[in-house]
Amino acid sequence: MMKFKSPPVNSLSLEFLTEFSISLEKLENNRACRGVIITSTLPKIFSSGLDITEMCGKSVEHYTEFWRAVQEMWLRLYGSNMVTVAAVNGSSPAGGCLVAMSCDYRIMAENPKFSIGLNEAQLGIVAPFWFKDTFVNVVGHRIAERSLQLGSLHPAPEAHKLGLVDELVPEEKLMEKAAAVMAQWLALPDHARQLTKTMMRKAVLDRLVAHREEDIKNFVTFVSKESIQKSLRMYMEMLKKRKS
Ligand code: CO8
Repeated sequence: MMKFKSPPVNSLSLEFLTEFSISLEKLENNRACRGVIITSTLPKIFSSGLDITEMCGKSVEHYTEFWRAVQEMWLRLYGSNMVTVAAVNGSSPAGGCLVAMSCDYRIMAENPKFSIGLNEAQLGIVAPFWFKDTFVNVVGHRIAERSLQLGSLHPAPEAHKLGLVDELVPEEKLMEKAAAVMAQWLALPDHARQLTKTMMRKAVLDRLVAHREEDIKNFVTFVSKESIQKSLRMYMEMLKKRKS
């Protein structure tokens, strides 16, 4: 069990991502560990996605390091040999949705106030191709195309209907259900399951590995643009205003 605990919203900062990747690596190398359930200790929020402050007003070196850490986390999680189950106990926009989608199975608390999706378009930014690939692999091309263009955040019941999450359960049953799903997946021999997982995911993983440096360059160029910086600043202001 891995529990995100980075108040107030479990945003994926450079530090968070680095720690997350190291934890995954340790579990991966531990032969006694065959599966991991990922959830959040925060009420109402699974993860608010990439930490927007890491993408605002920083140096090229910082953006480069940050983006490499985002890639590293995804390569480890999406490519993990372990059984990975996301117990999504709150909202999960953008990078949070990526984390959930990178698992083998997603269970979400059935609260319609919790939403999940790749809302990048709403921030005036574009989800990278491997976010899109992961999304397509979960929900199919048509749903991904529409949802990505609109930057939709789907309330839990809708996310379930679209197949973005596999199952909805009352919040108090979430962990029990996650444990049951884990037991079901672990009942199979690891080897066959792992090879099957690799077969399903390898093309998408290889694509990022082959274009990793180019993808970093694209991100850095994109995020360094004044127009993008302005969009991100406005979005952060909107978040703050909404609060008051
Ligand atoms: N990064 C940094 N800070 C954040 C983030 C974030 N992703 N999300 C929230 N915060 C901050 C808020 O600004 C607020 O700060 P403060 O207390 O100083 O005002 C604090 O966290 C608490 O937030 P809220 O008051 O909004 O808390 P709520 O419980 O009301 O709502 C939500 C929680 C639903 C998570 C809400 O905060 C929200 O919607 N956040 C935005 C989520 C989002 O849109 N994330 C997208 C990030 S972009 C991404 O992940 C992929 C980018 C791909 C890169 C593309 C190339 C450029």
